[in-house]
Amino acid sequence: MTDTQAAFAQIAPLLEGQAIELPSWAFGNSGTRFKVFGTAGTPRSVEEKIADAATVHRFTGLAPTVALHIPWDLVDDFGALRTFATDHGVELGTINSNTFQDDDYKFGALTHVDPKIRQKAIDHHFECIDVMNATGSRDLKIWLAEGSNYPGQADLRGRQDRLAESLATIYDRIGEEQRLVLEYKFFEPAFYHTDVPDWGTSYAQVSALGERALVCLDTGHHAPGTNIEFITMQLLRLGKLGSFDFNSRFYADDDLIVGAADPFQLFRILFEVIRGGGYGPANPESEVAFMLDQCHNVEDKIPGQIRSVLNVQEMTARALLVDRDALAAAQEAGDVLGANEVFMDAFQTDVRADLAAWREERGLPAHPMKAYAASGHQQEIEAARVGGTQLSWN
Ligand code: PSV
Ligand code: MN
Ligand code: MN
Repeated sequence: MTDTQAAFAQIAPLLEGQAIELPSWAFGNSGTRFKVFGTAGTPRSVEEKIADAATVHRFTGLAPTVALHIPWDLVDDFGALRTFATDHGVELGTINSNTFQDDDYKFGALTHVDPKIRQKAIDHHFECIDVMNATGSRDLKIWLAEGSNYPGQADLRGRQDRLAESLATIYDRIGEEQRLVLEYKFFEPAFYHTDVPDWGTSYAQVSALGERALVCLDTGHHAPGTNIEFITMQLLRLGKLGSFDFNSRFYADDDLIVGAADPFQLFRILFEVIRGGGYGPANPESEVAFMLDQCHNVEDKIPGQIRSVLNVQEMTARALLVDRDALAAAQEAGDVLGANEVFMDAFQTDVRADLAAWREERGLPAHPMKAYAASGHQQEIEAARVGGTQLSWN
């Protein structure tokens, strides 16, 4: 046994039960504001999106739940959709609200100056809570596209106060076992100010609500250079990290495959999650949800999601390999280079062969990407899904 194999054997039990939720919208067509590309085999219904998410789970064992976005995934009978998902081997997860595609919300939704429009946006969240009750979902995820484009356009303080009031009304409606997670994003679609631009604002808003209100950290929603692992640490320290939307970015909210742009950053974030007790399999008390929030612009969607969950798994394994005792000793001794070496040793450990063997032991394909390509599934859905209207993220 090599040293790496011995170290991997130690952490292997902690990989058991890792769960990464998939976004239903990842399976629809997507693109940029310039063009949404159609791809053969794209789902024409919510059921086909769920079937695709279930395929990712079948090849990886990592994605037992799928998040829905309302109204993109609106169906008549959510109880039946829940049964459909279970029959395909997955459960329905987080419900995402959507107040960013209605003309009424041009100048805000939960922050709007007009109480009628605020109430309409609140009612939409009530509808999402009804969906959660039918699907058995725990989390209501709120991302708000609200803000302004020009200095002086809006009363920043008034909007923050109205937001607090609207969120309190929504929070009052969620059940004892349910949670509200508030996602932040530094800009876009508003370009001057955004009402929930950063973790501090989200933290301030959810703290005022209560224990079951938490922050959602989307890794693509920060200014370049932001130390996201520091935010991860702080939110865990404060007991307010509810969930991650994982994706990667080179420039802004690029929504690319997780770990594609900066694998080291993903490692550093996962190290802080583990260090802070936020990694479920290592800490059953933890309730930090791992989700993907990415869209596939030019690549095939199912293998794109397979790649992402595998990248999360691989970086989790490497982050678990950090020799925390040796790291703490070096830190306490002021051994700058020694501490950095302990950290980098784990990051630079190639765990791919060990993970392949680990998967095989569990009846999963050793190499899920290759297994998917060889399975013929992509060709099957491309041949079967003709006619109808392909769904796109918007
Ligand atoms: C916004 O950019 C976001 O990250 C939110 O999570 C949305 O709900 C999601 O993307 C889907 O567009
Ligand atoms: Mn997101
Ligand atoms: Mn985003």
